[in-house]
Amino acid sequence: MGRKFLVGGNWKMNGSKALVETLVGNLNSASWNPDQIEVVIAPPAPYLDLVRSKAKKEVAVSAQNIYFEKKGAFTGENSSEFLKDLSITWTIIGHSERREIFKESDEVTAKKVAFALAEGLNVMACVGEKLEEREANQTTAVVFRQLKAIADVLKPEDWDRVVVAYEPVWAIGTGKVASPQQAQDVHAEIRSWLAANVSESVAHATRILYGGSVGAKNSGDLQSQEDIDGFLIGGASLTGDFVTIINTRS
Ligand code: G2H
Repeated sequence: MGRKFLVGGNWKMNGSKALVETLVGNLNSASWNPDQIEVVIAPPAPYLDLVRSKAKKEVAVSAQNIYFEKKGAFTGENSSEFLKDLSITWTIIGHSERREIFKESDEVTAKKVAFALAEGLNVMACVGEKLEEREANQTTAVVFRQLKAIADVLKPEDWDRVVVAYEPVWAIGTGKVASPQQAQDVHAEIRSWLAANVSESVAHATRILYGGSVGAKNSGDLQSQEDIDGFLIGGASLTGDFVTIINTRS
């Protein structure tokens, strides 16, 4: 079976009750074939419950991050227990903003991925190189290092609930989208790495999303690439472009 295309929306630290009404309203009025497209939106934690209660069932809801303990004295953190209580089935982990701004290491990221999976959640695990790393021809070295940290803590069956999001840091929120070929090249490298270091079947089945300034204007060319199995969309997920991108794929 082919890999089901996944369109994810990462709202980051943006939103309001009014914006939830608008964005969820847009999605509830849209239609797509759920056998072919999976839609997952990640609002800020305080709006997870509201979004889950308003969105139709074809829309899965994701946290943007979780901690690797269930509860306790961890002020400000999100627990898998909260997510399960609210019927939230996904979490993003290891977004470059977590890695860069909040100094989350490969090891912390991997620990969170393993914990989220053990808690029954699905995970969008993010990897991606910075501009200076790309310019120093370090793209695959960086991405493979990030992937290895995650792969080292997973069991083969865990990969059924992991989606890899390749997000080159230089393309995030900058308007500098990777060209379809640049993205395809790294996606193909990631798939080869999975084949060599995890298994052929995991490499074949794992969805690899592209993220970084995806919008309605560039999603068509990107999605036609063989190893691009979906998108993780930031800025454009806060606009009508999000439904346009889903429709472009439908
Ligand atoms: C990459 C992406 C969403 P944007 O961070 O994860 O954001 O589409 O705004 O570049």
